[in-house]
Amino acid sequence: MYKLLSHNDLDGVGCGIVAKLAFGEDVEIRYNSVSFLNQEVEKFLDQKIENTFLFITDLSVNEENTIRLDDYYKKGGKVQLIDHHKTALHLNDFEWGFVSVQDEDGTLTSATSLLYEYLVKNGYMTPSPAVDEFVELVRQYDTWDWERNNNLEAQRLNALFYLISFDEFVEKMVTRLKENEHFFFDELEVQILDMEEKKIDRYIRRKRRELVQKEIDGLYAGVVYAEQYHSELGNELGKEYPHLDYIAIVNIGGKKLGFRTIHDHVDVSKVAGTYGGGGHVKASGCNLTDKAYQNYCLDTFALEPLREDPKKNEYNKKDSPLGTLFENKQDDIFFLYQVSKNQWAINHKKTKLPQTFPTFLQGEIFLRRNYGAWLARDDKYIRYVMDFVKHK
Ligand SMILES: [Mn+2]
Repeated sequence: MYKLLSHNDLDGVGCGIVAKLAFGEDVEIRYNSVSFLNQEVEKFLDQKIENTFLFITDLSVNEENTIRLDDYYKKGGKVQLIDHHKTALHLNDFEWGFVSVQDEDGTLTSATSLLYEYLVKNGYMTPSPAVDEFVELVRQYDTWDWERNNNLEAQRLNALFYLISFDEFVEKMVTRLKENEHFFFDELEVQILDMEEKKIDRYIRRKRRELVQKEIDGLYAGVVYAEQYHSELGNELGKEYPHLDYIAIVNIGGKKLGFRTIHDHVDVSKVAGTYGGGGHVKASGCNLTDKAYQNYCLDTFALEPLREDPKKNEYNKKDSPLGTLFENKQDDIFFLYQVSKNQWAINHKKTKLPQTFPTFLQGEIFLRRNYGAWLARDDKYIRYVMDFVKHK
């Protein structure tokens, strides 16, 4: 018999699907949240079941279980942990641990891709184009490579995963991958996914109007309350507001906090680590501890949401050659314009600020962070620019 303890997200359940393809009825699978895995491992070890090969995928164990598993392994127990989170790299010190964040050629890994490779290499299953394609979609989704490659199929696979139950998803996929040469979505799924996409768009539009910003531990966070679509939300809001280092998504009912960033200079696994959580460089999470609740909920509750930039501007746009006009709640206006090749300056009302910036973006970040500024509407901009040119 085989037992698989895996994560309860697409990548974790992807592991369940390849395990089913390899072991069929001989594998018992449990999908866990990060915090429940250790209880499951304890339960397994306490039960002292014989002749069961334990796989742990997409999750890592705590120190106590690491010691117990190592002991179990040394006494002849079969166990294999496979993960791709860099917070689990220390488990490579054990013979039963295999943690790899990227391939030799630099491709980011996912638990599903690692388990699939493992099962094929060890003769538990034969590869097929359909499974290759499915595993690659899961990998791209989990590592955000889908964003870089604009692979919407990967995003749709994740959406489908959340639309139906785990069991239904696993069953559908296992049958589909077994019986077909290539992976595909069926007609009904395509319809449901199209509807779902429209729903997500509306949800994000609403959430955009609820975002507040706050400096926490030296980084600028955009804080929003949401119970679903965390990845899409983190991504859209991050792109919309590049002056924010990361987006923090509070799930108050679940007492959880998720972090997402689009920036390479920010590591949100570190941010989550401050509150006892973990995850990836670009996506992480933690429990809503007292400290996290203080920083992200209490301290931001009275803040007013960020104002959105006008969507219909034709002239007052970012990086416009004539300069860009910002305004804020205090009715201050700021004009950000290029003075020489690598220099942008800001006029506040009629006075030039002492700071200059090497790029437009740097100037924009300065204004949005320090003054809570947003893009002024075209009419205001046109009046300002005419006046500016006249008095130059
Ligand atoms: Mn994963």
